[in-house]
Amino acid sequence: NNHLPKIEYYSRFSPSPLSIKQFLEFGRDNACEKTSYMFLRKELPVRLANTMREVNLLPDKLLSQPSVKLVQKWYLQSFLELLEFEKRKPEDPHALNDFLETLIEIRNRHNDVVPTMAQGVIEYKEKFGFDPFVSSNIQYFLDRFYTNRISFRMLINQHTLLFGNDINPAHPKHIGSIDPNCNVAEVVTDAYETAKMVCEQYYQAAPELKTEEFNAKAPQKPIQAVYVPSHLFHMLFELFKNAMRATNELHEGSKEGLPLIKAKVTLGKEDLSVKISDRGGGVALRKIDRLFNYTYSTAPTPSMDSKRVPLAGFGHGLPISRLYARYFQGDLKLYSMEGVGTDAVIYLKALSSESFERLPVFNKSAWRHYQGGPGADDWSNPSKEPRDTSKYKAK
Ligand code: W6P
Repeated sequence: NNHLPKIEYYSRFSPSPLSIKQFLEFGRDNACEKTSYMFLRKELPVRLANTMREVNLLPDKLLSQPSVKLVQKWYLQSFLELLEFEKRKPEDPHALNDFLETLIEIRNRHNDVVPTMAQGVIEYKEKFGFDPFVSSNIQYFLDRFYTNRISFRMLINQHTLLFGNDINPAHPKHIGSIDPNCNVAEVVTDAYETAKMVCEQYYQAAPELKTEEFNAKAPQKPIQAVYVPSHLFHMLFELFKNAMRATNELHEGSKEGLPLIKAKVTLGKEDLSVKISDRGGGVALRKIDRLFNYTYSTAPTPSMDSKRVPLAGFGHGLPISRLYARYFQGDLKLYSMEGVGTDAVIYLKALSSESFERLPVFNKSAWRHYQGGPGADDWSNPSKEPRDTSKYKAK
């Protein structure tokens, strides 16, 4: 089709990563809608095109699934809508408003990308079974694809929140989606309370929470971050649901009650860390990677509505939470001790000048990943039978 030259053109640019500090400064002092417009009408197509090129490298078996086709259609439509603004000067009396409305439409169009891609993985697995080569490609692809989506929505949200009419009366100090004084322990409590409500619907009870803070940088001061509270909430909510499920599954009906979940928020020179500890019996080391694997953790098949978009309940929560952490140069790790429990740690950058976007780039090196796959194992396998060592014995 005739859009290919445009996709190709925009995909040759690398995305321009922004730091939280830049988002903040732009939104605070010199928030200029025209500047934002000029930046986004190029940057958004660049980010879309980079991802659209990469989708095409997926194995045919996956590309041909109807849900993947549907997602591709959404991306193309949004890309074309953005190109409408290539030739519209910011002085055009309607350009800025039309752009704002287009961004909102695009955001809505892409709301169900995650469950729809999850559906694509299920369709693929049902037809072809588990293939380690394809699974490793899917893992690589979805990590990059979802990171791109997080970034895309971040840019759209900043623009619509800063320049849309609906100012947020609940959070007048927020700059778009960023809270310059985000009290981390408060988000911990929020996410816990929300997870607790969900948990109590499945089980009769939910474990209690005990939160501690340790501010090594400014002792006794509350720990604050310059961060996107909704991202932090998303990660914590996911971790609490997992911790609560493990706790309930292990201790359901025990007369000692449920062991509590501990949260610890710490601040050092470089890292702001949040640890969520449960006593839910832990996970064997061999199985930890699976918790972050899209192919492995995606099980058929929760409820589906008429438009073939699943409602909820796919296992992409944990890997996507880790992407949120990595998006601004942090990370999310699990430290488990089987038989006892699990510590989940979210690492954030303490300084907003160091939390710049970590973005996938479509280039030769990315391309190579799709050719190589997981590679043949170059470590020994344990053998079932012990070797006959008698022949090495000294006679
Ligand atoms: C578990 C498994 C898990 C994943 C993520 C967070 C906490 C926990 N606890 O047993």
